[in-house]
Amino acid sequence: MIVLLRSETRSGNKCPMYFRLGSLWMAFLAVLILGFGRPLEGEAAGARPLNVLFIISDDLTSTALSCYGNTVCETPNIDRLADRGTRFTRAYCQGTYCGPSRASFMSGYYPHATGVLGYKSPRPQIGNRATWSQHFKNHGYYSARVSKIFHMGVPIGIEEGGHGSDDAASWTERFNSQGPEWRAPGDGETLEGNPDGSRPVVGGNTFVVVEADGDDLVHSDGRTAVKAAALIEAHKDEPFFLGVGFVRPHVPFVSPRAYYEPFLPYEKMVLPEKYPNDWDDIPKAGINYKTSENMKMDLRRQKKAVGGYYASVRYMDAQVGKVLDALETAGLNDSTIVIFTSDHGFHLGEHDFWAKVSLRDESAAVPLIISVPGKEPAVCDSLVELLDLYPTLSKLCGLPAQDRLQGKDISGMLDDPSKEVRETAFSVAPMRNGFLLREKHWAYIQYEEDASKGVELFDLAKDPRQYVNLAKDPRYADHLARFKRALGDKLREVRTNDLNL
Ligand SMILES: [Ca+2]
Repeated sequence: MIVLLRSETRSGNKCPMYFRLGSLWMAFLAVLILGFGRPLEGEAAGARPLNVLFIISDDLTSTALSCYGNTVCETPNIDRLADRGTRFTRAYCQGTYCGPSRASFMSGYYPHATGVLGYKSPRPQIGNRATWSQHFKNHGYYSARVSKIFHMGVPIGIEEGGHGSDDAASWTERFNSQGPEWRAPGDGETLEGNPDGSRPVVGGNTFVVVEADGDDLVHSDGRTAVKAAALIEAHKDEPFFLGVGFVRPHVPFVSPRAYYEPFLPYEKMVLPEKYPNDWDDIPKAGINYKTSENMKMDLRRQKKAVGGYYASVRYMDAQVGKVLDALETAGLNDSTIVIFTSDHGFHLGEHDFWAKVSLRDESAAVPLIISVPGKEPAVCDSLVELLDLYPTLSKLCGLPAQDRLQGKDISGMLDDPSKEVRETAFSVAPMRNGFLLREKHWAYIQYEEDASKGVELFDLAKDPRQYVNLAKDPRYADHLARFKRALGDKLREVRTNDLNL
């Protein structure tokens, strides 16, 4: 009866989607009536398909979130999602900056399978194969994005309000959220490359802090939250896949003044421990592209960078709260899977490194929370990759599986967090020709495919902050040889796919 009622409701829908939705529901009804096949997991007897709300922050390290243990930067809204979902403690991106990471989890392929190592759309490489959101669209879902899901330049692309490297076929509708970024009125300072303080506030990929005048809606993410809330309300009666992309805490660190209060004066911010001779055992290729040294940031500027980043995280968290509230108001908490993550992590001064690209945990690991209606909250320490989202959400929503996808279905972890599906996570930093194989206990990083630019090996159980490179220690020669072989095997596996490139 509920199915019939839903079908009747849809008959009033005049949009072209009606025909696809109508046929989907007719097929579903036929399955129930004829009694062959069991109802798909997301469509248990009489229930509607589960919606997907995918929220992704930009350049967010899990270490900045209170649900991941940060005691200075409070993120109550992301925390409340963690309280009802599964929080993953060992989730890894596949590329340690925006372009390759986003092209990978949206296409379902590793960066070295598609060759999308920069800031382009993966569409030319995947042809007519469906991206993650497109797979849902092809199966009757309304699919929309608000702001940055595929790559967009920040801040320039946000200032312009364009589509960036987006893929039109992935969405029923798409919306951009223009914002002033570094031009926002307020008190701004350029921290990077500005030792004498003479450099004005600038755009580009530059560490800039702006304590901005005005409210949340002055900025891109505030507008993104409003649009996302409106779309949830407008589409609450049909299955939807909604991608919501927040651009903070990506530089410039710009948010309304109120979000800075807990971090003022910046002087009280505590920087990561400075370890003597820390760089001595790091190969040149492993010294990150942004460091305290080459950014010419003294301790005052470093502390302000941390405070400015945290303020951006708090601002983004408040916008996440608005989207979660909209879901609740629409009565969709029981029918919507909510995912929160980031495209990669970020250094906040560990090893005097800043920003992304690095393959250490602060940069290669991501926060990941998946909340599925009816499942118990949990913390899962199993290794997972962002690439796993596409097959996992397809499974949870009862969509057909596709063997060509290079991620794994991790839905079993949502019932039993002790489950494992992989022994290693794989991530790359194409800018440095760097490769990471991360096991639970070990991290192996290699620069160049022939390792000619150096290797790093860390025992995470003894050295969780990755200070001691064991690669040249003869006692670990066996481990090193094993990892070198495993990396070669992994690259061959990644390149064995259906793309015929
Ligand atoms: Ca990013």
